[in-house]
Amino acid sequence: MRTKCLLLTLTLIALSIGQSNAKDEQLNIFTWAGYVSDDIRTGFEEEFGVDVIVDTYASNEDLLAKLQAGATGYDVIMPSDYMVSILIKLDLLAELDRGAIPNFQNVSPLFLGKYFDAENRYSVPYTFGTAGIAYDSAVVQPAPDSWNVLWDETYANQFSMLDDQRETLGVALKLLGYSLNTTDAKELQAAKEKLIVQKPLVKQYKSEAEELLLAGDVVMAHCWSGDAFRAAETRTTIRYVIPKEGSSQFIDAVCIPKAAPHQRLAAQFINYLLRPEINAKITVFTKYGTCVPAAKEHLPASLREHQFIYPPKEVLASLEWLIDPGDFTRHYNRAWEEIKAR
Ligand code: SPD
Repeated sequence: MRTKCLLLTLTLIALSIGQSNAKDEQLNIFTWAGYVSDDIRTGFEEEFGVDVIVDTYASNEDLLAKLQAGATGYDVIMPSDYMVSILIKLDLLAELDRGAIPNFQNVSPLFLGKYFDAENRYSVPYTFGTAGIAYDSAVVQPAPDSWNVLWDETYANQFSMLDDQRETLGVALKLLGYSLNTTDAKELQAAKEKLIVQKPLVKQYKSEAEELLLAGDVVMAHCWSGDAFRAAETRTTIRYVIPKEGSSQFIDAVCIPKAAPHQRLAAQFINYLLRPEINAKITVFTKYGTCVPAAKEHLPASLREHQFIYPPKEVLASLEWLIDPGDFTRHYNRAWEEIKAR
């Protein structure tokens, strides 16, 4: 009896030590605003007995700058496609331990093996979407179909542009009939000049456009599809259009920085995100597309094929992926600095 009691006491002590150790652990996520809901965060905290801290960035370049400046505290990051390839090139990502992420098998092959990480050694797709224009149809009339509306003086000081150099230079490049990924200095120069002409009309450069739309600060925003969709849910007169000149599409991925202090926990978190029912919650919250087909069974019918997430074929054909322009990046950096400095 005594031995039994002693064993029980020792087991309880061991369990409580195990628990307090686990609670000491903290998962630090660095991601886009509106990408990890409280629900997802607290669900993981409760199940794994850890704290989850979420910090946000406005663009891939902000994420890169933070990592290059030596930020070593982040365990999970969510760069977009072209930034994944840049981070791999700079040796800033950890190779994923697939054994620790068995739910990787839930990801649709449609989203795997892409140009930015051909074998998905470093990245797992999180969401996909597009960039376009979100507008209040009660005010912006007729319905816009061209990026040109963002140069229309009627809407001076009533619209915002993404605070994102590749996306915003991309708008001007598309309007001029060029590729989002140009490495022609003259084309980029023309796009820069176009944005300098536009600047006095822009109310704000802000990546969290949903906030501006809902506050009524703007009636139109250069915006990502999920954020437009979220805004439209609350303000039902909001519509989303991908202009006829074409636009960008993206996959945002989940990665673990090489310097992440809690690599094992980070892999557990990625595995958690890939559970179909959790992944469905991500779609319900973010309003971006899911890369996990089994998640669709947990989605309301209204979200399974919604046109904000799944544009028609002809629109899809007008979309480009952003890719790493290599050394030419410094021209994009300089052009953006010059626009912002005006
Ligand atoms: N609020 C979430 C925004 C996610 C945006 N993804 C960015 C893609 C950049 N090309």
